[in-house]
Amino acid sequence: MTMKTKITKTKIAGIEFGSFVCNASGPNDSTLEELEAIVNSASSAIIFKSCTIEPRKGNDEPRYVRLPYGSIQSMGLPNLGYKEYIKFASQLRKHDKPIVASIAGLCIDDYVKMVRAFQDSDVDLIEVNLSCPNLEGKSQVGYDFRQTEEILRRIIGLGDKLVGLKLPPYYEPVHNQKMAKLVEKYKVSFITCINSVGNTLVIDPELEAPVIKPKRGFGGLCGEYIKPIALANVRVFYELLKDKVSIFGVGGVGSGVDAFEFLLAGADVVQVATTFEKEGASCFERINRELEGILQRKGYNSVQEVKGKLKY
Ligand code: RRO
Repeated sequence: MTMKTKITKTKIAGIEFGSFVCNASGPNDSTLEELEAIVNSASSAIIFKSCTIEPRKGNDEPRYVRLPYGSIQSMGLPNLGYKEYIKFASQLRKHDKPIVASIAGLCIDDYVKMVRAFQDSDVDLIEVNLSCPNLEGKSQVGYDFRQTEEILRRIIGLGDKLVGLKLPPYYEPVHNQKMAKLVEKYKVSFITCINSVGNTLVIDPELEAPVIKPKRGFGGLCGEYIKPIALANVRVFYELLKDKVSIFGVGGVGSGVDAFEFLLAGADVVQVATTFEKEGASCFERINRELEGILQRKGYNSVQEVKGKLKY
């Protein structure tokens, strides 16, 4: 058993993760009770729901709908406000798992204020969400390279804790290249690829209406549908940044095979959102166990041996 956990042991920005699989900022990670369920699961980290300065109820319901191969959602950043997550970090510190805050500003000053506050907290890593697609009237920051640079200029170097970026999917390599240049210039420590595929529309033909209510039905697509997009983004960033920057892969991880594919593409850890929402916290143990089985069958002794080693 100890041998088994060792084989998928990994690191993000020098911080040790006991396995290759953890939760993603997203479902079931807003309240202390939900976070405690993650603590008690096999998730190798405790990642918080993206927070804002003030608490938010989020968008109107229905705002999360399961689909045959994933989900569409427009949650609208429901969260308890950043001060609660700073308290949760101190309460959860005693558990031996990395804690990752996720912050989502509504303006640049919000990002600065929250990064500053989490620099002075018990979290291990700060994931800066540049890619929420579900705020009415606001575009995803990660598609605006100038605004992204302004944010980076103001949030990097505010403390010793390492900062990463949660990125939207890119579809043109030139956009990955632009982002990779900023990541290098500002010494970003990790990236998380990808957030949901924003502004998609799912229609119920019986009702002749969108399946979710906010933003006239346009929301973030998640799960299996987006895995090839996520893999491509992990791969392109891995090739651009190699071992200078750690990569969380996220988007459609529901099995050990999926996790193995992300590992081949260059991920250091995979995050699980849609499958966690559907299956509950037991998914982390199952997916990591399936990954261990694949690695053992193929004769690998560590994830490091496989990372990025996609064959051509
Ligand atoms: O809360 C949301 O609607 C949400 C966020 Br913050 C995000 O980053 N990505 C997403 O798909 N939904």
